[in-house]
Amino acid sequence: MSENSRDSSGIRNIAIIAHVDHGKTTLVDGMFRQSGLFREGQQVADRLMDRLDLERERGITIAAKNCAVGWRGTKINIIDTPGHADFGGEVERALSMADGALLLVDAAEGPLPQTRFVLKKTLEAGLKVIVVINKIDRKDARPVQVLDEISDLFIDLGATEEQLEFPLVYAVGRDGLAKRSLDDADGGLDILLDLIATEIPAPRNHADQPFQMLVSDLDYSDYLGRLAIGKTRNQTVKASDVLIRIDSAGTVKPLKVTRLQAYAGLSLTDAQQAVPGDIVVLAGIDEVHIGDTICTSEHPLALPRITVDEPTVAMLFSRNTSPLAGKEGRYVQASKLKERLVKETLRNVSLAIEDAADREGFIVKGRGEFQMAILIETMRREGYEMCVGRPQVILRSIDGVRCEPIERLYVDCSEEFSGIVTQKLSMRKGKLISLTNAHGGRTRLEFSVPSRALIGFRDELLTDTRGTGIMHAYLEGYEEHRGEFPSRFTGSLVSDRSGNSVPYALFNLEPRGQLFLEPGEPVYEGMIVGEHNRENDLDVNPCKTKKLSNMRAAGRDENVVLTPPRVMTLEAALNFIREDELVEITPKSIRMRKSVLTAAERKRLR
Ligand SMILES: Nc1nc2c(ncn2[C@@H]2O[C@H](COP(=O)(O)OP(=O)(O)OP(=O)(O)O)[C@@H](O)[C@H]2O)c(=O)[nH]1
Ligand SMILES: [Mg+2]
Repeated sequence: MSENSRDSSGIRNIAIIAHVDHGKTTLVDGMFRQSGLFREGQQVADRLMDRLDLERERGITIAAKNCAVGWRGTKINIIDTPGHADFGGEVERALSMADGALLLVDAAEGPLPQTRFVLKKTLEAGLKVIVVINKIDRKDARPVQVLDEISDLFIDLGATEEQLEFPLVYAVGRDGLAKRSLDDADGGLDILLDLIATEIPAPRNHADQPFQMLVSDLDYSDYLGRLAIGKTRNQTVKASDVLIRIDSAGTVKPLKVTRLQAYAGLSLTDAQQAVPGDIVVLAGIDEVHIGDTICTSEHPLALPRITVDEPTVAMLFSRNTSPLAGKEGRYVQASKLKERLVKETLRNVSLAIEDAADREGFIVKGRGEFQMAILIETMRREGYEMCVGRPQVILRSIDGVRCEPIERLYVDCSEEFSGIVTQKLSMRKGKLISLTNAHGGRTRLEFSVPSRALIGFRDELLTDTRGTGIMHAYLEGYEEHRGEFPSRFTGSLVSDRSGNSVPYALFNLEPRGQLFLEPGEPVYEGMIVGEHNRENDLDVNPCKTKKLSNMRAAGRDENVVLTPPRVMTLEAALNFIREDELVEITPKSIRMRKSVLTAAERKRLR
């Protein structure tokens, strides 16, 4: 690596961007292997950069992360980014460190909505793009058409002539194969690494200007404290230099760096000084935010802060107020909850938090319900309890008109299901724009739908199409609010008392709807125990035991055979609840409840 070089010519900073699952993290493994990071025959896990527990469990990338490989005298800093739309803020943040991007496109799926989003951001940033048509080993690969679709996308996004002439590689990232033309024999990823070294520009620096670094990421180390991560510019910086930080208000604060590190493979190495243009990690800075500039005290000049798209979804987080609160979690107070949420907004540029209007909690704003679900899941594993409301899309007032986000939705399903899909979406103010019959009895439907209709819609689509429906959507813009519709067309079965559910009662409730609980589980008044068959809520007694005749002993009525309850995961619960309902979350349990617990109070409010 370019340890000794004092200028940026030996450095390349690239972000890997794509739609979800198109193979970014797997390709990084391949680049590690190709660059000789591992010993011959060394056993290494797949998708090494996905090191968060939730990333490994879900098989997707959640946070953008840095690593570096050395390649024929060049140091390539790689930023692996998530492809799921809800984590789009991570891509925007990652691009602030990059001088170029690898755009991966699945050779069978072609460009999809998030391909569009990430490419748009990259082109806007004026970065050079190398296109990788990946997974050409797929049986259904169609690389020739996919290349056309990619070119169309570049044109559609207003790419310059120069950007349109993107270098192209065909690859099987998983197997470490690459080639420049489909007719070529398979080569290795050295082809791709060479291309990065020759096509991606070195970071631009002005040797006559003072040192600057934009803070693009934060991390935390138990023994080093808070870490600020970013690309350095212009002059060299030494660990011993006296530096300052400029915050969002333009205030200048002195700081002392205790350690300077740079990326090497998957880990960090100490450095005495940073080559300009390299991505470094500075330790010892207590108060620092993403977007701050770190520079010298003689030349306090701030770089433009990172800007990201506005949040589109809001959700209420509040203290757990259910009768079972505090039994399973370590942190239950509202103050603890707030502290934790604020901490999250420091690292995650696409999240914002504010106090709820009635002061009964906090409104967390972000990109989507999946992002919220991941945050909640992370917090419950850390020992937090909380109640959260249904994710709501954020409305805007445009010229005095109440407007809502509208998405362009593409559904691909078997012809036989197109009727039900269209019907479900029109109930939610969706408009069918086109319908085309593809080969193999499949139909492609295109809709314009309010974003709020899509919260939880994927689950419903999978159920309605017996797991075969595929959907993709992207935000089209804002339009006048299309009018109300219920987020769910069924009511809830609500427990009318506290106790433990009993088999006899559950058995008798089964004809009323689908139940969510096993016998013996604790319930409380206002807790949702099932989905009602009808539109309205129904108060029920899940604890009711059979009247004992004198012939029978208690417990003997438990011989009923119950239908297995519907298991409500966190995401299923978030999608299920209506506006007047909450999900109660503890490290061990997920329960749903009415916001107002007592039946009498709910009746009064109706
Ligand atoms: N057939 C085929 N499958 C691949 C290839 N590369 C990756 N995959 C598979 O594609 C899936 C997704 O791979 P990832 O590397 O996690 O994709 P990603 O783009 O990082 O996904 P996100 O970060 O969640 O957006 C995994 O099941 C991989 O095994 C390839 O070259 N060919
Ligand atoms: Mg990934």
